[in-house]
Amino acid sequence: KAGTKDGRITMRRYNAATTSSEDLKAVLQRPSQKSTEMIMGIVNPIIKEVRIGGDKALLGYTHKFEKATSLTSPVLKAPYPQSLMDLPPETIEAIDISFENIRKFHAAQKEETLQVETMPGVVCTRFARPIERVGLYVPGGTAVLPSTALMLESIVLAGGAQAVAAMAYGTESVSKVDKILGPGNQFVTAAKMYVSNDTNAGVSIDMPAGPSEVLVIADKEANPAFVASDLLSQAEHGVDSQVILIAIDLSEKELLAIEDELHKQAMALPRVDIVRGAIEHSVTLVVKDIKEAMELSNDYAPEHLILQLKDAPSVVALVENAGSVFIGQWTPESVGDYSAGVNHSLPTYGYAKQYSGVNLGSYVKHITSSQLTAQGLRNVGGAVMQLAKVEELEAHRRAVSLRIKYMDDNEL
Ligand code: HSO
Ligand code: ZN
Repeated sequence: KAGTKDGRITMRRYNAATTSSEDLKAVLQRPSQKSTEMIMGIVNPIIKEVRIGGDKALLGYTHKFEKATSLTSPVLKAPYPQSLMDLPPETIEAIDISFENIRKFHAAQKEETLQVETMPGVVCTRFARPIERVGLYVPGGTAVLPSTALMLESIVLAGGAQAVAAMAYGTESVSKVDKILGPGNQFVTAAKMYVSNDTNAGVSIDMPAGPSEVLVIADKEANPAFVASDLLSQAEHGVDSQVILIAIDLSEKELLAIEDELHKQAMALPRVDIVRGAIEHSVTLVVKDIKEAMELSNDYAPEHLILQLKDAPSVVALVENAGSVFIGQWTPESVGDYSAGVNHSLPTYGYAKQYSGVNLGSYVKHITSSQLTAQGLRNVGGAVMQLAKVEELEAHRRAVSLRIKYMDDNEL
């Protein structure tokens, strides 16, 4: 049952037909994370210190944790030093292609004002306005990306809980933001949760986050090498990543073909040791049909769902919970990670049940409006006055009744 028995990199395998539903649930548990109290115990003092000490505290932690002791200011402003802008032309081209696809897809998400006349003379609208100041957390970066520079007015050279605190409260040189977006490790997530709960900060966050994961659903038509490569591209992210394969009605021979590919491809990867860690808490589930596969997938609510199925597009209708769906054999997760145009900041750890990935809507808030004519107020006024009466809020009732009396007196 071990994940990497005898040095062979292989996922534990279960057959849904012979496994109880409780056991199936247990098998699909995410790897447990460090206790919230422990993480908060480390994160709280850092946030407090940055909140009070500003730049000096932020730099202190950057020197300590990032070992960037030569850094004298936490903020990098344009024009950027040429040394940071010198990139190989093929990298510039890759960034430009990805940037343009991401821009195109997100620009198309812009909504028109929604307007509905709910009753004659009662017009309600909903329109979006940008959140003024947004802080984007870019994890793990020692490199400064030109694409990131394009999206931000200034770059904060900091990471971890201290960077989150600096953006939430502002420091002498880091401006305070209204919302913080972007993935990070457990400390970053804890700091984001902390500041979003602090009414003194007045800041919201995109979503809670946990380790990254992928769920691949494959049938007999799927190419074993493709399936294995998708599982591995998620497994190489971190030892806490989880990869799940749901195999629909595959024979022992077909399962072995995938397992052989997984082992062979994994052994050739530079990050094989990380892969080994991730595979240890990853599983293959064999099910009888697509219905059973989708029930398990929707219950697991994967960050990434890959459909390597004969008729993959038709299965999308059955997806209830997932961060992003990759449809068919020519759509590996890596295209979405980098260049297709979809966003790769997605809900993990089962949060796809209630959260969306980052999208244009993450950067706006919605405002509603209503505008009534005199006749409109006559039409809806009775309902308003009756409910105000039920709630015994007399001022509310009179705000309508005195207007209607005014209309009557003035023959409006
Ligand atoms: N798969 C990651 C995103 C990423 N992959 C960035 C490569 N670079 C999100 O789950
Ligand atoms: Zn990735």
